[in-house]
Amino acid sequence: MIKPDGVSRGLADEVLVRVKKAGLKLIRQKELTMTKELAADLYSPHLGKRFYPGLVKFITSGPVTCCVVEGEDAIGRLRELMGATDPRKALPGTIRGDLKEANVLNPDGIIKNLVHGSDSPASAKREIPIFFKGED
Ligand code: FUP
Repeated sequence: MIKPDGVSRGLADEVLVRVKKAGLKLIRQKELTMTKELAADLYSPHLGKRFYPGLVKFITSGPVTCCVVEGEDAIGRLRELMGATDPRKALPGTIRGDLKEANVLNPDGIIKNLVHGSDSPASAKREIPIFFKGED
């Protein structure tokens, strides 16, 4: 997912070009604005954490681009391509490292890290239907 900071900065295409250049196949793509309900579903593993309310507020703040990518070790390779969760720690050559803003925290202290990627096959299986609700 390209998060609201990435979409509002016009970086969705740049992110997807990097994903495709890395040899991953983009098989679904959709722009939507996450509702509070979808955000609560997506971030249910973080429920109760200090940053949860800000995270839901941030992810519902504007359109996001949701994608499904396919390929050998797609999850591992995509996460490598994205870089560290905190863009201040993300290496050059990674999406977060190269495209981060000077100020990576929003006013609620949430890390604006441009992208989200499922961290395991089980997460992908849980998350994809949240993004593509009501579709096959
Ligand atoms: P990631 O797997 O890289 O998406 O990161 P996490 O699932 O650990 O965290 C989800 C999101 O919560 C991150 F993208 C940013 C946000 N976050 C914060 O804003 N502060 C924190 O201390 C931890 C996470």
